[in-house]
Amino acid sequence: MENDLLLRALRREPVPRPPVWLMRQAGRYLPQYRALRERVDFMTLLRTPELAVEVTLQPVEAVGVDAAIIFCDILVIPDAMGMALSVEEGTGPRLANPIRSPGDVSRLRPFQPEVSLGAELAAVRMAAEALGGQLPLIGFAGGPWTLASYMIEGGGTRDFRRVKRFLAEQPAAAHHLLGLLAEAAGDWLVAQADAGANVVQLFESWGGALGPRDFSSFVLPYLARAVAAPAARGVPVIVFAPGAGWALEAIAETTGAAALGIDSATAPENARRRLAPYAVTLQGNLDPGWLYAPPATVRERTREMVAAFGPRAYIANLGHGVFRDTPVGHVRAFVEAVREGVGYE
Ligand code: 1CP
Repeated sequence: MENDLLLRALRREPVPRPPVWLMRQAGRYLPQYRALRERVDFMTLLRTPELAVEVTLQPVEAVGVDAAIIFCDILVIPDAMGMALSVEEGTGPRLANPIRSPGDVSRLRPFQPEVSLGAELAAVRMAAEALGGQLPLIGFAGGPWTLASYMIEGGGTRDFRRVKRFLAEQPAAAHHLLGLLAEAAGDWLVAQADAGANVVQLFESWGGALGPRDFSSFVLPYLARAVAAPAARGVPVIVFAPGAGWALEAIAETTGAAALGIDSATAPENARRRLAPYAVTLQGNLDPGWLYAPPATVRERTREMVAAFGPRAYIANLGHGVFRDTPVGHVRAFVEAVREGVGYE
């Protein structure tokens, strides 16, 4: 691999500078992406390998990141299990016929990526080929708890009322569903690795919705199972559970992930200190809101962040996905500040 900074950082090897990529780097802040979306709807983009590859490569060219992340979505797993996914302008993703009873769980189709997600897998294969060993490709899946939440709520939610009600009223069915999703997420990550992804990330995006007792019961064991499948094949796994910074030690301990995403609410020094006993790489964590600042400020903030995390076992990134109206030049300033290695011993 020509640029293997990400792989070396994940192995905790010395690097001349940290690798840098951004969550949601393949998306709406890029005019190239918006231009494509004027012609093609989201689901078509997802299912047309040539177009998904084009979007995957856009940020490599436009902002100079050290890794590409495959253009896909976490909700392709529920879709493949029989809950039709749609993404409407303005309202976000929806899943048809949300789960409301144990019977709804037993009606889910077994997850067979080769059967249901052939186009998405072809995109991974073609993206890996297009990158031609120059840059690593990141595959990803939703965490079991986040997927279960979407499947029970039917879409995004502020208060998690329906999924919490399901946990309270149908705990056995909830655990059954989480087990199926842990299996599916693990299988999906392995399938992407087999198709050419070099690294995989689990997005447990709604990890912050539960308190410690429920997190231990409904999130951690299933995350650990999803990590185990790719990890057993030597594929490095990054776990990102925004809003659950208080649980970093437990996530490191239980999952054995190669890297943990750190959200913006956790100070780099705090994460480093608490995770010192674990052989884990840290990824993060500039608040994406700071990319609205003038480029000089973006650079300053970025240098501060890199210095605070320290040079080893570190992947520069944001603390959450890049906002859709972020000026591309500011994203470039973020990437360049890391690449120039200023503020770096
Ligand atoms: O209108 C559009 O063009 C669609 C917007 C969009 C995009 C660009 C959606 C719908 N999905 C994606 C791509 C996507 N989703 C990627 C591509 C790779 C990259 O990062 O560049 C990734 C990794 C995701 C993952 C994803 N989808 C997450 C986890 C990430 C996170 O920020 O925690 C979640 C929660 C989703 C669900 C989803 N899909 C789309 C949207 C707008 C959402 C979020 C809605 C919500 O908050 O409920």
